[in-house]
Amino acid sequence: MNATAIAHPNIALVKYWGKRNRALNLPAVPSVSVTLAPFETKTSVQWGGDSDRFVINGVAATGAAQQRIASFLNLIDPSRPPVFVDSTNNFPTAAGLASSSSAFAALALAATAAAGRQMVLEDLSVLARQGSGSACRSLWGGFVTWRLGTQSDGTDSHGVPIDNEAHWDLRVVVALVSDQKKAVSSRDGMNRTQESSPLFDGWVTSGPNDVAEAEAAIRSRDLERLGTVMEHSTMKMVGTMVSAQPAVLYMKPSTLAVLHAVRELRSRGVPAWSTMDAGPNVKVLTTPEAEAAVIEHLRPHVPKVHSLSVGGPARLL
Ligand code: 2P0
Repeated sequence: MNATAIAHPNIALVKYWGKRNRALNLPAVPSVSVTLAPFETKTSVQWGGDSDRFVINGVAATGAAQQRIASFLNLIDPSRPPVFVDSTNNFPTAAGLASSSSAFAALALAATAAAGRQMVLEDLSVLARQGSGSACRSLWGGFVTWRLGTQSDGTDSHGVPIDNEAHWDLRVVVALVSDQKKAVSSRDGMNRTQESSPLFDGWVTSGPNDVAEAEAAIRSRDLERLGTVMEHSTMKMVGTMVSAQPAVLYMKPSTLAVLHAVRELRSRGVPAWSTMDAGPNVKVLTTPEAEAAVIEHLRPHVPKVHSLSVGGPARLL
């Protein structure tokens, strides 16, 4: 059978960084995200054929990428037939723009449908998580918490919607410092940090409080409260990265210039808060009214600026 799905990437407002179980992508901390449009991954799956073939952005996957997709499909059915996957992003891949989140959410939805499996969103989220942790948050639109869970098999560690995309009209302005594939994957950076940063324990114990703070801020649409906890979570995560051995340093000189520019905007009364992920790009949380001022202020520092809105759920076409 054939099926096609679309999913938007999400960015974390409170960050996932570190795992308590690497095989299952069970997180060391809970996290909160916002789903973003119009960035999206569109994935078509044909379940049954002559041999496995996985095409990502028009290029056949090989090596570790191929193995990662094959292993993911085996989770759906260990005695599956050969599968054809064709997946396309309308935004840069593996550059700290959360492409793995939309990729595995779209693949989970399309592949289970093509295999004739009907699954509830929570179970799709558990499946997507095993492809890439952050993907478990991209099944829903709007604002999502990824619960830590307590089960050793990970069945209770999945996305839980806080509210949908209609709840709050926000903008995320992406200051694109670089669209090149990063030198250290988020997976490797995360593992190295967890193994070697002396700050990692503090990161883990302070995480749940940040999630509670972000959930309350989202429910009450309090942007200052949300922006403040988002920046705090981001800087704590970066602190664990740069204190790893050797340091995981994703920031470039323009990254720091943008962070200062956002502080300057805020000192002038513009509502703008910054966040980063496993890459050099800065994402700025702001209002629709302040969007133009933020774009204008950041443009001189970076080659490209994207403006994103709160996106909807993953869906089958
Ligand atoms: C996040 N990031 O919460 C955090 C913040 C990057 C920094 O999730 O190993 O690709 O596949 O579970 O999800 C990026 O890591 O890692 C990420 P795996 P993933 O969005």
